[in-house]
Parts: sequence; C-alpha cells; structure tokens
Amino acid sequence: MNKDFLWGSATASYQCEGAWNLDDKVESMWDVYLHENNLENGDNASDFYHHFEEDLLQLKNGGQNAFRMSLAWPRIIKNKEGEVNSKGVDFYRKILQCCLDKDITPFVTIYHWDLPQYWEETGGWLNNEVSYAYQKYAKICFEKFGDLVDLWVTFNEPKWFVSSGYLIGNYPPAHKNPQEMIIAAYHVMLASALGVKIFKEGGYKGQIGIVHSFTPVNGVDDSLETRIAMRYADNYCNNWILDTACQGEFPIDLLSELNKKFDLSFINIKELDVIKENTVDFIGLNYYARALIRPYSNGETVLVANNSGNGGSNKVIIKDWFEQVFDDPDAIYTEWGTEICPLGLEQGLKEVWNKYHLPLYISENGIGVREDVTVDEVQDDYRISYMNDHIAAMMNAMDDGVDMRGYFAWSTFDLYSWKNGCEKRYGLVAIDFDTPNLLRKPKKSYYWYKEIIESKGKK
Ligand code: BGP
Repeated sequence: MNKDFLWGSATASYQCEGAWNLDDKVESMWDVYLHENNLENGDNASDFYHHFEEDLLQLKNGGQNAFRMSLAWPRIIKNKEGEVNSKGVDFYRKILQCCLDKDITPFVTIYHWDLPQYWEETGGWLNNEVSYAYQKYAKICFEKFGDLVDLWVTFNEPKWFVSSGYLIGNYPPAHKNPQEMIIAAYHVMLASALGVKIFKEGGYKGQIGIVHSFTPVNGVDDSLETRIAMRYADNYCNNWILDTACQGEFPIDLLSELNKKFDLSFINIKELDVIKENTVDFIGLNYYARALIRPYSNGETVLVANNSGNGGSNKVIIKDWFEQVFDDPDAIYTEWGTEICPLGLEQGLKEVWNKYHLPLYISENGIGVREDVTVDEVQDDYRISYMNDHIAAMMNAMDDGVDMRGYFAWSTFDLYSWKNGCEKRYGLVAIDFDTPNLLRKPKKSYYWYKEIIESKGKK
C-alpha cells in the first residue's frame, strides 16, 4: 500500500457545524425545511464550529491522516448577488490551516446538500440559473481556499439528494414528481461539470472529483428479464451519475427510455458539450449497501428511502422497470434496516475500476446505531466488525489491481443524521448531546481504527 494512502473519517457541514445563524451565515434549505416542519434539526449539531481544533487533534491522535469535510454555501455567499461572507471564509481557512498544521489532508466537498434558501426560493435545482450560481460559488471556493486544498469534490451524492428531494419527497424541497427529479438531476450534473470546467480553466492545484452514493446492483437470478431489470436499476442507482461525471455522457438507453415518458426539452446541446468536456479526476464512493433486484411484477412506483425518519430500508419499485427486494434470507441488517454486505463493496469496486479506470476513494462507510454514550467508553464491537469486513473487502479489491487511494469512515464523531436526528450514531467518537459542552469520548472503534491504520489495513 502506498504511503500516501488516506486513512480518515468524514463529516458534512450541516451535520456537524451547528452555529446555523452565527457570523452572518444565511439560511439553507435544510434550516428552513426542518424549522418549518418542526423536525429535529442541526441548529447546534456537534458544534464543530466551536470544537474544530479539539476534534482535529483527536482525529490526528487516532492515527488518521485525512479529514473529509464540506463547505456550506450559505456560510460563504450571502445572497444571489454573490456577496462573500468574510467571516465564513475565515472559519474555513482556520479549519483547513489546522488540518495542514497537523499533516491532515483535507478532502473538501463543495456541496453537501445545504443549498442557500435564497436559491431554493428561485426554484432550487429545477432552475437552470442555479447550476451557474453553483459554478460562481465553486470559483470563490477555489480562489479563497485553493492554496490549502488538493482534493476537491463537486457534489456529495447527487442521486440521494435529488431522488429524496424531488421523487421520494422526504428531503427538502419535498416534492414527489418524477419529471422534476429528471430536471434536477440534469441541473446537478451540469453544475458538477461547470465546477470542473472553472477548476481546470483557473489552473488551480490538485484534483477534482465527485462523490457518489454507491449501490452495486445484484440480481435474484441470471434470467434475461432479471438482467434487463438490473440494467434499469444500475442506470437509476449509479450510471446517471458516474457515466455522466466520468465519461461525459448520460447513458443513452436511459435517455431513450425517459424520452418515452417525460419531456426532455430542457436539455441543451451546448450544455451537453460542457458535460462531455469536463469529466472528473477521481471518484469517491460512499458505500452502505448493495441493491438486490428482480424484474418488475406489479404495483405502482414506490420509493421509500431509509432516511424517512422512522428507520426501515430503501424500498424501490419503478413500474415497468425493476423492484428492489429485501427478502434475502441470508442477509444481515443493521437496526435501521440497511443490509450489511461487504462482498457487494469488493465486487462493486472492481466493476467501477474496470469501467472508468479512475482513482477511487471510499469517501464514506459506516454503521448507524443507537448507543448509550453516558458510559466511559462505548463498546462498539459491531462497528469494529463492520469496518473490519469492509476494509478487508477494499484490500481484496486492491490486491486485484483496483487503484484505491483512501478510506474514510463515516463519521469522525457523532453528528446529525438527516431527518433521523442525533440518535442515529455513526461516530468513531461519541458526543453526549445532553451535556452543556457536548462532551466528546472516543469509542472502542476509534482505538481499533488507529491500530488498523498503523498496520496498513491488515490486522
Ligand atoms: C450519506 C450522506 C451522509 C450521511 C450518511 C448516512 O448518504 O452523504 O451525509 O448522512 O449517508 O446516512 P443517514 O444519516 O441517513 O443514516
């Protein structure tokens, strides 16, 4: 294993920062949506805003050499006119400098779902203008932080926030409209390419990639019908992001299927050229589970995400396309209903590598659990076992020639889980949200991860 391999852990701005209205930060669509619907929110979250030095020191002491974080657009740009918030810029510069002082490589996501509310009010990702506003925002990020960052990510998980926001309706803006999902998907992939374009044109140092919610697709059997259903599922789960970001093209068969049912007149040929010409340098894969697929049999289109706020797993039925099945008797599930399947990761990594031949990172991987954090040390042997099996799967893929560059546990410490609140804990470090100063205590897995890193992934 290369000595530069990144062993780190991950966070996202809304989920950890807190300080939702401090220092001239404006509202994001999540602030407004959660407040208006009286749902548990990330107003304070892990208060990383005031704890980042302590948190990064702990990360370093845990043997990690990389930190995945995101920048909050509404903390950096105050309004549609593009006015920069110098306090927001200072905050992120301090974090990034703190990383570099400790020899921690920052892995920086430009957009992890917290769209400024002022853009949401213009139609959000349904509005073509927002793709170009994203490009201007990305340029500010490169200008203000480019000296401190080598690894940039345009978007976190387009598939997840677009399908949840416009089709399933459990994320803001909480619409349930397939036509809108398709428009939003197009605008997000366009924005990603526009971000890559301005990055390359500006000659900034480093590389730029995309992070994808990776769902390798397996079939219930080897019949032709199942293989056709798997292709539909792969297009829905993976290809519209990875083919587009890595090869510059939406899958042709997906477009021709969509064209039968939807209005695609919003697609602009010149913008397709931008997508074609501005592909990414690397891929980040967030891996939680695979999808087991059978051909569509009956029923209406049903999509339920595991972020519905009440546990449960993804359930996906797309009429005339495919069904995702959950009755695999051999499968093991987390208490939140997510299948645990390290083999899916190993096979999936090989497939992605063989298809795109780009450097790969596991940009998120972890298990969400309810835990009692009032004890001295959370004995999270289930997390150790989960990470152990997934890291072993990654090592197997590397042994087979896959160009892996890093692994990020989700998450660095306990944080706010979208709509599930703070009780769904993923952290290597526990946070007792009931203590006034949000007391941090490393879990057993934190020390175990340190040993794994020291032994370069093999225990
Ligand atoms: C990914 C997101 C993260 C994180 C993680 C766990 O989809 O990029 O932001 O939330 O999933 O998901 P959840 O918190 O819904 O359990």
